[in-house]
Amino acid sequence: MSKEEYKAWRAKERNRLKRRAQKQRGLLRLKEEKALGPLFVVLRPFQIARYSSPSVMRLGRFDASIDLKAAVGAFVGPTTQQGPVEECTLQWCTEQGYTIIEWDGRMPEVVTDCRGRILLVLAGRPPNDDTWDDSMGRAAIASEKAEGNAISSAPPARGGPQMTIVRGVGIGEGTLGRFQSAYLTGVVKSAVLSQHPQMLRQHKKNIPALQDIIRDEDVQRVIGVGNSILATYAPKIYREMVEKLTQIYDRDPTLERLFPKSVFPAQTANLGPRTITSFHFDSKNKANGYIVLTSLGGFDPKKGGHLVLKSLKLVVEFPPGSTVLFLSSVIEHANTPVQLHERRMSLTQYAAGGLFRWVDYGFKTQAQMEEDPDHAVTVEAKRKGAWRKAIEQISKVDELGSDQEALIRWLKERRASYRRRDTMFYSVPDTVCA
Ligand SMILES: O=C(O)CCC(=O)C(=O)O
Ligand SMILES: [Fe+2]
Repeated sequence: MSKEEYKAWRAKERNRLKRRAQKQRGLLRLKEEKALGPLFVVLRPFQIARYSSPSVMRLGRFDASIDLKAAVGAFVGPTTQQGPVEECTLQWCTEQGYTIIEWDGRMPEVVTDCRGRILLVLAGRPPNDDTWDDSMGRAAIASEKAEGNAISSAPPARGGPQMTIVRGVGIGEGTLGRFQSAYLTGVVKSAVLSQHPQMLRQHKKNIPALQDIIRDEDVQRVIGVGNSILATYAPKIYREMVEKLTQIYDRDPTLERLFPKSVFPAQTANLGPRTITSFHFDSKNKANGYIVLTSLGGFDPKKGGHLVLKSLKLVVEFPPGSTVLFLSSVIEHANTPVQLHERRMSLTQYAAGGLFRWVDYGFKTQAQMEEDPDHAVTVEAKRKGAWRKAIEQISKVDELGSDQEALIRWLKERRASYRRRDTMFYSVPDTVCA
């Protein structure tokens, strides 16, 4: 072997070993994720720290336990009649005396009620990350492509003419398709409502578009960042979601987690091309649960695409590629329109409140629970003060640090116990092999 040949062989060999090591690391990670069980998202403390240190705006006269309302039982948001679908404009908001928050989409800001409870987080984007803008540009292109291939699955009243695809796990009305949800009523509707958690129904024409979106690496990044943001600003809710949703996934292996990087069981892609919503509550969502919302596209955030929070009388400039978190089930919200030549899309993550009711009612729906008179009494007792209790799960800014530490401690313990389980399962074959 000549010197050159030897050098070439060495280089090739080095690359081969590098690739093998990478593959092994990847396999180890996969094995670890499998062993840790469903809903274990590996969340490191640094991810939490990266999104912290926000500036705080306290709404001195607003008390979430009084001024926000949930439905009885406090699992879901208020039941409201959808009013006429009207566009919410910036001019209208100014006339109503709303406060405009001129947000750059980067610096984290938190809006709290008078007791410091976190109602809205302008979380921003991963700091010091030069790749983020490109990544969001690509996510927008992927969404535009999906829009061309999808047919909408959103109820028509929610917003304007736009493509929306929903995916994930839900229960009850949330699992119905657009047609069933909008046109079925009364007994017929209750007969087709799902009695247990199910994958959200999908029009078969949406499936290819959906798969493109799920597989898109940049979309997956948005989803992972959204998960970290939830853990950072709502550690107590995060823990409740892991605990209760794990029970749901454990009971039914047919339920898929479409985005393993996130604890949120469902996502919606509002594919635009000019996504706006008129005033609405996401009232099927968990009443004290947050929505994580990332805006995408190309538009001037000073002129349109604002997030308007009617219940708080706030208008937020919401630049593309940035992420916010808020209590969308109990805070009425809308968007202002973007200009005609612009594009706006948004990706959201959330959890249906009915899933938590199902777990709390011992894996029964409300109707099944009410059939049993003994249980009905217990339920009635639980309902008293339910919203106040639910609100205690919302972190206060002053307690955020200790809530985060408690979550990290709990996740580490959980991880350790899963590891032990893993050792128990795998030690015997290992010994036999040796
Ligand atoms: O696109 C947005 O900013 C809002 C979306 C929204 O409210 C929803 O999907 O429920
Ligand atoms: Fe919404």
